[in-house]
Amino acid sequence: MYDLTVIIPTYKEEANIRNIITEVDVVFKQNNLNGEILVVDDNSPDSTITIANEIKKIKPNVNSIVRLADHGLSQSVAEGFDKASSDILVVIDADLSHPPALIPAMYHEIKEGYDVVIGSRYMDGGGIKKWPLKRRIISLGATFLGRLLFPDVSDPVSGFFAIRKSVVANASLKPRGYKILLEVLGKGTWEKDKEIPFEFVDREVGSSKLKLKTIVEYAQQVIDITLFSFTHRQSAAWREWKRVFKFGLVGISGIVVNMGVLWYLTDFVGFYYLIASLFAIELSIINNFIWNDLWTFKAGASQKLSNRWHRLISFHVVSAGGLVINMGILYLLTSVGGVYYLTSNIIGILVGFGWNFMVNRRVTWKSRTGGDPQP
Ligand SMILES: Nc1nc2c(ncn2[C@@H]2O[C@H](COP(=O)(O)OP(=O)(O)OP(=O)(O)O)[C@@H](O)[C@H]2O)c(=O)[nH]1
Ligand SMILES: [Mg+2]
Repeated sequence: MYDLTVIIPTYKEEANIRNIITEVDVVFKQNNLNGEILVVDDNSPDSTITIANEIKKIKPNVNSIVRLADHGLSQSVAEGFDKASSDILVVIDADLSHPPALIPAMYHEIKEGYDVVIGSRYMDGGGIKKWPLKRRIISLGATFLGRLLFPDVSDPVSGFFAIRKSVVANASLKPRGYKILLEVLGKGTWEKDKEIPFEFVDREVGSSKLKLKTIVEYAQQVIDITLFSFTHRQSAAWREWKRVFKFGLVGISGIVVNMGVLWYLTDFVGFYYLIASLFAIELSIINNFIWNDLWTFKAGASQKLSNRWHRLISFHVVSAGGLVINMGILYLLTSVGGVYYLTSNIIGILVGFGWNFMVNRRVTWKSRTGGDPQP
């Protein structure tokens, strides 16, 4: 039994296959790891398989699978998950874009108890070298979509990651396209994740296979995972819906506080109603803050803004932005667009709510580790 299996999906990588296997094997030796290397090839028409077979003869820890049907990167990685003969799985590209030197760190984090360890291009210390603007924009778009589902993961579409086998053992993965990690995060069973920064280096040799079809498949995948998370309560994205729901309930409690204070100050204390409204708004913001801090996000030292006062200030600023958005939409739709004002207001409230949740989630209650803030 091996300590870990490094899965290398390949398609037409005759120029890289030897180097990547050698580099990974050197890293194993230098770190005293008893590792398996599993090449999963989609029946490349070049000499990738021949070279892999040559290496297999010399290195007993190298294995390979040649797939004849259901061509695809994600499908190949999923098959690698199945066929790997160890409990810790690492996925790495063959084209030397990912540094094998990080494999031991990933392995040790899993040993420490993390379920998923992601090599991230989009956190402090990470980066991308030599990518044309178009690639960067496409990648950022994909990353943004992925982060809607997994706000704590900076690089949910990375091709370089490690998982414990149990994460995918019973998962009904629907692998397709390029972003197998998103599928694993969406459908796998996991709680703790960790990211390690790395610098992605564009391939020197071999051809790129990114096509428009890849982008369409990705959008379908995001929708599929979203629907999946609505019906599978153990999924990570479900934890996010729970937060959205709690945040909404807190918002409703804020309306009650607002109305109550407005009524009390106007009718009983005798304040002019607009002055009373200022107090009502402020008190409802404080009400919402307290509930969100203690309940929705269970905030504490694990937050980037670890000081409660800082979170309170941040919440005020974001809420003010939400109010401006709400009123801006109300004005634009009604006075410019001619929409009935109550209809405009509902739309304004919904967009303002989306803003408040997303920005507070990512700023006010951003977690320090990049991991999930709640168990
Ligand atoms: N088995 C298999 N592997 C694939 C397939 N497509 C790509 N790969 C491999 O998956 C890894 C990532 O593919 P790349 O083509 O490098 O994708 P990329 O890094 O987004 O783009 P470029 O590096 O610019 O080509 C490489 O090791 C490829 O050989 C496929 O259809 N099947
Ligand atoms: Mg590549």
